[in-house]
Amino acid sequence: MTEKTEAMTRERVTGRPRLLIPQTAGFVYCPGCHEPLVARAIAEALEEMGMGDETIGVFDIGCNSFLLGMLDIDSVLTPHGRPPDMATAIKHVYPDNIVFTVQGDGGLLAIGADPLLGVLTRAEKITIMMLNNAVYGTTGGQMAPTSLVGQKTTTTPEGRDAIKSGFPIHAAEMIATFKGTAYSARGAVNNPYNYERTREYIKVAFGKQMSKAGFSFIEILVACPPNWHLSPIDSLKWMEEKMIPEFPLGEFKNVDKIE
Ligand SMILES: Cc1ncc(C[n+]2csc(CCOP(=O)(O)OP(=O)(O)O)c2C)c(N)n1
Ligand code: SF4
Ligand SMILES: [Mg+2]
Repeated sequence: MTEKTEAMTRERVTGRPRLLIPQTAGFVYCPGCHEPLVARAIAEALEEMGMGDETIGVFDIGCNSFLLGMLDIDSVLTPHGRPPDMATAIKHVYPDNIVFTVQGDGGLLAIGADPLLGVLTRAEKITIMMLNNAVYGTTGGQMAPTSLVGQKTTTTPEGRDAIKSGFPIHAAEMIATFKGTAYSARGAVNNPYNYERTREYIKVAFGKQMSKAGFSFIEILVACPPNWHLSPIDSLKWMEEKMIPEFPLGEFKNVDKIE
């Protein structure tokens, strides 16, 4: 590695993106939580695209709402489940801006399922990012629409029973089936390779808005150690052994034009 490449790599790994606000008043996330990494990936993506000043973030109630305070962009917080509606309104007023939502799996697929369906049906040219931690993290680890069969949550203490409570929703695959979807992908931030790939997915999704191609979606798998009842290190193992096999990573749709 040349001296210049080494310096660039060091800056990339240890430096702070300009759009990521330092958390000087204290860090709210639990040890081992992956959600702050998503804030960093968004900040880096926007910085690389030079679009920080042209982007509006819409955040939901849930642990993801703290991302709002980590990103130096225009943003708004909505009632639980309603970011797709708010993002639609903002996008119609500012069609040339990038408008994205960040929502939990509960916020998007349970209480927010109706607004999501509206956005998909109308093929709104916004980006939705769903943080899939397989639980309702904020409220103490209840079963979410993405909880794995057999997963112990506070509302399924014996493990999720498919006969009683069904199967996890695979959002990225489902959303790819909608005609108005231009992009749908699932990433993770559990290791540097997946992190980099997820940041690229974010850039591609935002690019679909800039070219006005159609709706774009990214599901991001994130660890929630306290509600998985695991240490941060064991959560990484569970991510590899349980989450990723159930929710495979990759792009499920990527088109430049809706025909
Ligand atoms: C209308 C309404 N219903 C319920 C709640 C309680 N509530 C707050 S966050 C949350 C679940 C969040 O889970 P998820 O969306 O998966 O986000 P996470 O905390 O896991 O990131 C619930 C049910 C609320 N704030 N508002
Ligand atoms: S409860 Fe889970 S999702 Fe929320 S901050 Fe803690 S680890 Fe992250
Ligand atoms: Mg959740």
